[in-house]
Amino acid sequence: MSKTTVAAPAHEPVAVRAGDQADPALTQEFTTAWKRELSQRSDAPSPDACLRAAIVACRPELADRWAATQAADAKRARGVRRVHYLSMEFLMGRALRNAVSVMGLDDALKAALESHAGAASLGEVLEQEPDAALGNGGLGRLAACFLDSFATLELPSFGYGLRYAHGMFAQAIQEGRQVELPDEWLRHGNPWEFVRAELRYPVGFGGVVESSGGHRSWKPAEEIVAQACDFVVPGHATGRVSTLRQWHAQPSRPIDFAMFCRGEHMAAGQHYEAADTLNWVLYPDDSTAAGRQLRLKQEFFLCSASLQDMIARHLREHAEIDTFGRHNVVHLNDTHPALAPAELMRLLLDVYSMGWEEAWAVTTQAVSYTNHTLMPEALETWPVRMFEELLPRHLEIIYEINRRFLDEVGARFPGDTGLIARMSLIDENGERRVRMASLAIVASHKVNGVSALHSKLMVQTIFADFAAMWPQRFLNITNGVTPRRWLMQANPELCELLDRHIGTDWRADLHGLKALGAKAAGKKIGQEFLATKRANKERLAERVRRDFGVTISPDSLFDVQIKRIHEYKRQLLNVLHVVARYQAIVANPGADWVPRTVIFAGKAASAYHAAKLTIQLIHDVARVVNADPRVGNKLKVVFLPNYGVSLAEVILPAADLSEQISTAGTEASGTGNMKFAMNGALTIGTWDGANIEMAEAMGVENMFVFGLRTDAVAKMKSWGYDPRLYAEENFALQQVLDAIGGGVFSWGEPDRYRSLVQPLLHRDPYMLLADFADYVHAQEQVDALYRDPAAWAERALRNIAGMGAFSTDRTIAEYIEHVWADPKAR
Ligand code: 26V
Repeated sequence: MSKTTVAAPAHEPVAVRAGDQADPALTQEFTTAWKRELSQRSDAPSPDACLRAAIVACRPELADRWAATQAADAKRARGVRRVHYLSMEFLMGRALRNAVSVMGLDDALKAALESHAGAASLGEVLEQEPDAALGNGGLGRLAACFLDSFATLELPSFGYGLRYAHGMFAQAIQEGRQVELPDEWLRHGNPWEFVRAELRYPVGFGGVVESSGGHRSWKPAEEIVAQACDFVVPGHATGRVSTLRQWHAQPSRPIDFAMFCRGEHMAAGQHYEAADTLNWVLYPDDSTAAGRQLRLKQEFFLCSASLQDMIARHLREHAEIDTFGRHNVVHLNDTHPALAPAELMRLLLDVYSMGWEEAWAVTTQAVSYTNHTLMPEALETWPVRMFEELLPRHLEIIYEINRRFLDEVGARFPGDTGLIARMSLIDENGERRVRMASLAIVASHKVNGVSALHSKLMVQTIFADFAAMWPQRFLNITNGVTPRRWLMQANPELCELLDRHIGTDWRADLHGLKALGAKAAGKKIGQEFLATKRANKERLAERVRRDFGVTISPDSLFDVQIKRIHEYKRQLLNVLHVVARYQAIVANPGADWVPRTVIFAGKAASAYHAAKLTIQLIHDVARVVNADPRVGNKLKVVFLPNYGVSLAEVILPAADLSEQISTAGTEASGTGNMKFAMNGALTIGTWDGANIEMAEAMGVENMFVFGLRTDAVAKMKSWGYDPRLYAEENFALQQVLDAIGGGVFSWGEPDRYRSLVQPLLHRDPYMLLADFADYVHAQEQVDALYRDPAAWAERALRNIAGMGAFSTDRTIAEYIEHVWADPKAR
């Protein structure tokens, strides 16, 4: 993989150590630091102490690499265009294993641990680290994978996010129901972070806009300071790093001492609380844009602090503001940071006294936007009233952007008042609201979707008017995942197998996996693959036994659906199949059943009733099925609580079957689908999101594809879809619905699942009933293939061989070429 910078600057080589292999000097430094950390102890150090020691021992090297990276970029600043990836979410997971592997310190760490009699094992130490779960799901994890590729591709870049005190809530299960507990990942501090004491920016809220001599200026009523905390992400096979700069909100002034002395303790520190609430918590609902004021404040805080930081760096390197757009990319990860263009305009107009046209040219030169969902309920809009209160100057600017934009629309499509109303940045239906996606599109020179299908639907549906106006602005860039974390670190046994059979080139460029295609039919490699899968299944079974007290058998087919719980992802369709299978086994226990373990994991937004009820249903079905002596080992159902990055790292290598069963047209891309296939699981999936491109890359005959496609979904909906017809003509389906709806799994409360089942018969917006029969049929094909281990192994290897394009290295290379290159230099 070639190393890339955006604007092809005169490329100064970055004089830092190459990574990923043991460096004797570094090993020595590490060992010394480790000893210093643990020197005061005579007894065996606890796993926690070992973890801290390991992190502290890694820090100096990370700090050196960070400084070398910044120095190299500053030196070539005249030519460089830096990417700034703004995201409210970075779902990082753990960091130690990645750092140790990048720096080639695995052996040194093992040796250091072994030098303490009775110290914890490497595995135990790694498991001590809390996940940095500062994201909801796919969008946040994608941002984390991007940082890994930024560093590895040597892209001059910063990720910008917020330092939430509480990330994604911890999920506990009580009597089959989800209970949300606060995530306390910072309980013992964060030994990874580098606080940049010198980087502090004031961020305003509220107040008034003043005018003098035609110059507008905002006088905020409240000011909160943004303090930079850096999280350093080292790249692979390079000494470079990327930086995740997280903003921590702090009060802008000390407590009111006089007030405090008068005994008014709470009032004296009120502004501390105002700052701290911004840091509190990641919004955990990724299904509805609830429009809470605190969320809007968080979003603005991210945008304002990040832009001030970028401008300060730009002026340090270039001395003039006019070239900001040439040297800076401001990328919006969904609309959550869509206030950035408004804030950039404010800074350019009011602080740097630029004229409107020039400021707008600079802004659109810098800004680009990725859309991650077509779901109308997740598209952000904010009440104008909230803007008036919190961001009065930004509202003025948005109105002016809108006025000029609608003039352009009117000139291009004269007389179309309906069009003007649809395209306006302000939604005038009911309470007036600012449409954040429209703002993001108008302010961007490029807008992309995240899979071929999603990008196509994006321009045909939600953004059709904008695409008609600016067809060149829209493009597709299909998602990826970092193969470092999701293959090399999660599944070292499989990687060794790959090395043995196709050499190691695939490690630097994942396209190299293609070489596996020619070998996939081999008997020996097939057996080795199955042995590796078996070992990973045993490891998962052991973990499930240890952590959740549940026994699962590695002899069964591991059928896995792990992701946020959402109606459109159709965990309920999976449950319908499980119940159908259960009933079929009970009816015919002597048949030649392929033993299956159906594994679920995922969190539901706390106010999302249907999703929470689905979790409860999975538990109820599991309880009944797992206890039924007629079923025995033929079918087991388990729900693994508190799904997150670290749990996924253990589940994925052990999966045989990956469930990617969203209604066609609803899953923008999916990235779990890619992680599964890379780890040699076969996919049962709909023609949706990136499943399609995966099927095309590996050969569609190597995926279990089922269900209606988007055109059929649309047609059936327009003709009037009647789900009851499907139940009437399918006896098995009827029995499943009767059992769930009639209380077979909820004794004592027969109506418990009525609200899940009834809507299926009436509206069924995600068309579970229409897809049920084909899904069951595809599951039968899964069984048939699994009975032939050699054939199964060959298919799995063909899946892996097809995954070369699904690395974020490829994704980022495409962003660099098609989105982040300077639009004025094209
Ligand atoms: C929506 C909202 C609504 C406002 C409140 C906070 C919040 C937070 C998250 C979201 C969800 C954004 C959409 C999303 O996560 N999309 C997922 O993005 C993945 C990466 O592109 C993609 O693979 C998934 O298919 C897509 O669902």
